[in-house]
Amino acid sequence: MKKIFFCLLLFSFSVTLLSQVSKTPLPTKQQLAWHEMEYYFFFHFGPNTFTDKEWGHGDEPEDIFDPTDLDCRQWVRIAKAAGAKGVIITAKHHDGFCLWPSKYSTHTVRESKWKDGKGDVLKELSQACKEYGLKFGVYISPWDRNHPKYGTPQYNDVFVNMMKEIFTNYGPIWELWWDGANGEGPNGKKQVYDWDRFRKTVKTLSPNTVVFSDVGPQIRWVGNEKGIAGKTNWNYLDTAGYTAGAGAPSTDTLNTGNAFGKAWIPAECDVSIRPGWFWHGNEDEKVKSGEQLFELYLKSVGRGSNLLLNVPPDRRGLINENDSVALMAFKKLRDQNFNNNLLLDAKAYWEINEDAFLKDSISYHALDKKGYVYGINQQGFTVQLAKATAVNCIVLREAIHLGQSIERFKIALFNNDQKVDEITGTTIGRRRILTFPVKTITSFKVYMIDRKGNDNVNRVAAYLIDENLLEK
Ligand code: FUL
Repeated sequence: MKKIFFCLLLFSFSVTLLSQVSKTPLPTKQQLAWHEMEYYFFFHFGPNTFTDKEWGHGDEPEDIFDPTDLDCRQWVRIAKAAGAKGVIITAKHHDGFCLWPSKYSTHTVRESKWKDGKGDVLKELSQACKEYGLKFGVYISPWDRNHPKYGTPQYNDVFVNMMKEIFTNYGPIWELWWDGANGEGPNGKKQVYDWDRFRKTVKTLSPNTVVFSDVGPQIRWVGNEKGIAGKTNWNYLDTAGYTAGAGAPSTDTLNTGNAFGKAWIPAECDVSIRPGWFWHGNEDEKVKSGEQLFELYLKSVGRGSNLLLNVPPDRRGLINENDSVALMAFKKLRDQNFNNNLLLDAKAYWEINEDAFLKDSISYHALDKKGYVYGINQQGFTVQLAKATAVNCIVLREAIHLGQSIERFKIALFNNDQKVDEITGTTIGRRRILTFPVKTITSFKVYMIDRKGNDNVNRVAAYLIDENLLEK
């Protein structure tokens, strides 16, 4: 009898455990691929480029749009040389102007003077991306200040039809961006967006596309336009009762996510290389420097997010020289500072807990050439360096295909038996880059203090980066 009771208990315990595990939201394969994209370009381009506005009114004459030397291959060449893995273009910003000859609008490149109305920016850019092997993404603003149907149910048909054109003629579309902004004001037009239908359209016509909006469904806004993710950054979000735009969760919540959120919706950090999103001649001297971009990289990618960096083409239809110089400097800084993982000759040992470091009783694991640590479900590990080494940056990664689990961690740095520093942090996620004043160390111990399930840290690296680049 006792045995049966015990078996039943064990059974119900396993079922509870299993159901808990299966409730953990996990990324889809498209989201996992998105996480690996890490850094890519945004192109804000359209009538605003020619009128010096940030938000066009939608009544700009189409002839305004007339780039003299448009060359999308130059944009993509620069993106590639800068190490970006994809691009997203404002196919239709709030002014409603379509950079492709849409059948569902009369405010498009077709109505402009550019190439006698025969031009198509989406075609040129999507082809350039194919040629250079970069992913192609599209921003299409739900808010439309030009379209006569905006504010009526028929506008939802227009929006759906435009998406269909984009998928059919320019696909594959890797990421689709639904901007939540709306400046209509209290007396403006009110559109009831059919988000459900929009989502279904994408799912049916382009199932591999990841959709960004304030609340996903696949990617969320990070809650600011500075390119900065929360130091605590969960890939989970609760969306029940929320919508994109005015109905979104608070920007603080978007910034950090929800620790126990019901869906995997990671944050994307959008920011412009210039003060504005569109090109303005008087901002040519205000381009962020390579160092400033590196700082943003630490605060976005280094906090488990992706960096969507806006590089707006100018009136020629080219990326300005100043932007290009800054982008190459940024690339060089990443290459120079992250090309030498100091742990390649190091060894790792699993540990039980802070007080009992049972090195001898547990199996020994070497790190592989990339710094992968083998094994999961441990509370901590020690990394023993081959020799005393100066270090000011440690990078941790979780195996996010298994979810995100670490809530709080600590890294103790040692020079032989002497503790020389201690670094604490909250979430890790896809990648956490920690910088600190340089220390000479022979080993360090990583402790997972709080975690929601199994530990997932599967990769670790250490670097000595230029001290001017330490996170401020
Ligand atoms: C915002 C827009 O209003 C800006 O113009 C820009 O496109 C930015 C990326 O998103 O919501």
